[in-house]
Amino acid sequence: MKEINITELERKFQEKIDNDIKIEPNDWMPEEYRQTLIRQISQHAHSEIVGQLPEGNWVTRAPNLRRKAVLLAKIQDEAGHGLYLYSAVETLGADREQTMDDLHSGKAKYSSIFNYPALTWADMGMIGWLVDGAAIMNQVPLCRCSYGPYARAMVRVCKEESFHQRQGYEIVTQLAQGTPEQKAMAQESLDRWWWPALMMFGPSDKDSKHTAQSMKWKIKRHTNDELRQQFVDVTVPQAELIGLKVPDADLKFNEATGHYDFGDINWDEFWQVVAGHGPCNKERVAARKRAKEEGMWVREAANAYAEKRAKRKAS
Ligand code: BYC
Repeated sequence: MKEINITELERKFQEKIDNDIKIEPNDWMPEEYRQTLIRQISQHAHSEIVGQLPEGNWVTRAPNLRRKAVLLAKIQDEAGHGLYLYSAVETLGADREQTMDDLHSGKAKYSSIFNYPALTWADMGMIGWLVDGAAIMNQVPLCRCSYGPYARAMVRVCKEESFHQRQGYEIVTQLAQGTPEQKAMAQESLDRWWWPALMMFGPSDKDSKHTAQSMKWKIKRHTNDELRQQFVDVTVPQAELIGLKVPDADLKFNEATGHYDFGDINWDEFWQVVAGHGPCNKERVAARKRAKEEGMWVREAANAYAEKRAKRKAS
């Protein structure tokens, strides 16, 4: 039998990556590459699904029919993103049920941002503008990720996120140009969401344990700090345009670098939220567990029907 030379396989794999040739599900890949993708893509899928919860909270209280229809469509888009991503995880040999159980047991993470509550209507605007805005900044480069199914899923996801970001900015703009009470509501919301939005990009580069290897494999195309800086540079002028103040006393445009300098992020708060101690962690996971339990009868009925059909076909 011909001996499989792992070093040679690894060399060819890295050569493909270096030449920007996509890795597809049936191609050979190092086990760590597969595990990194399963971790990142499943956590990304969980974020999309959990991300529906703060917005779902406002569907019945949207201020008019148009806003309600748009919000519903956005939430449905997030469900769709979760589904493409769970499918992408399955192409790596992971079991979908298991990845969800990992979310419910607390083994798998989801984005820290969704552990903050949506308290006012302005928060719907702020989530679209800042949270989807940050998501786009992070996900556009993922369209060039080395793993084919993830990269392709991201193309559609980014188109939809871009619509989400614009609808959020439109809500915030209208509030900022409305009555003094509406403007105050928008400012109060920005004050609460600004720092958690910056935390979405993950720990600073010096504390990020996965970035170096993920960049080598072209899973990630930019570091966490590079993307965070891009987000600040794009978003601060948007806030200024509508007369809102970013809650950072140290924020200042730096003529020498061409970028905004900004204040220190509260990393203790970030790690507390990631460890499960944020304002809404328990509520979010409980909602997902409940959804699984309450939807069990639908899956059982669908499976029973599928089995019956298969038997009828076979006979
Ligand atoms: N929250 O070494 P690092 C959305 C974890 S949803 C929680 O830098 P990596 C949307 C990290 O997992 C947006 N945990 O990791 C949906 C790692 O722990 P593990 C979701 C975080 O993977 C609905 C540890 O910290 N987007 O778009 O190289 C409505 C060390 O971090 C966070 C994605 O998931 C965090 N913020 O980089 C609206 C994009 N940050 O796993 C919008 C895909 C870090 O070793 N993911 N951790 O236990 C990524 O790009 C990367 O995974 C990250 C982190 C930049 C997030």
